[in-house]
Amino acid sequence: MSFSLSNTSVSNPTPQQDLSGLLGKRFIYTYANGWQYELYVKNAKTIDYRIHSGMVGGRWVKNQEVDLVQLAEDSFKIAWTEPTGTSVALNIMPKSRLLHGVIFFPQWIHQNGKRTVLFQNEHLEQMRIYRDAGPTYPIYVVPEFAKITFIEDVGVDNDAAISVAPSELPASFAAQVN
Ligand code: FER
Repeated sequence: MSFSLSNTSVSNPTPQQDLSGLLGKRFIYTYANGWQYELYVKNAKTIDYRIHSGMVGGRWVKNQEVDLVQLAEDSFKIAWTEPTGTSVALNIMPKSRLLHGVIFFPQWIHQNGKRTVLFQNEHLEQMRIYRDAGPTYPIYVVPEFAKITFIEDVGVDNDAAISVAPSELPASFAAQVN
């Protein structure tokens, strides 16, 4: 029995998954609204990231659990919900250097984004308290394309890949292009 991305059925709707285009990779990308993000795909269930500029520039997170799938040869989706209540869905096409993100911010972050600009791992309980206090609605939806300007293979489960705040990096770090 062979499987492929186009060989699915009602009884087996999940295509064969080859996540090698994402696993262990660091991506730096800039959205059409100017926001610059860095994503490290630590393994098939986990990401680390840093936000270099934008509404919540300076924020960084390690070991966020995500759902990660391959949709087509050069097409992947990563989706998750943050302890803040923010939900994110990313479509990533590494070979095309193209990404599309939809970020669903709760209303309290739209009003007070600075509360989330920190190393989240050291403030998880506070984030859940803000989340539960709200206001949640109306959700602030940010759908944007981004250009992937840098891709680097740093290996899976590499805790050194993202280990300091964006502010501790030289400006040349996020400006790397390849
Ligand atoms: C991204 C867009 C949004 C991303 C992370 C977020 C790692 C997280 C947003 C938040 O919780 O503030 O492309 O990539």
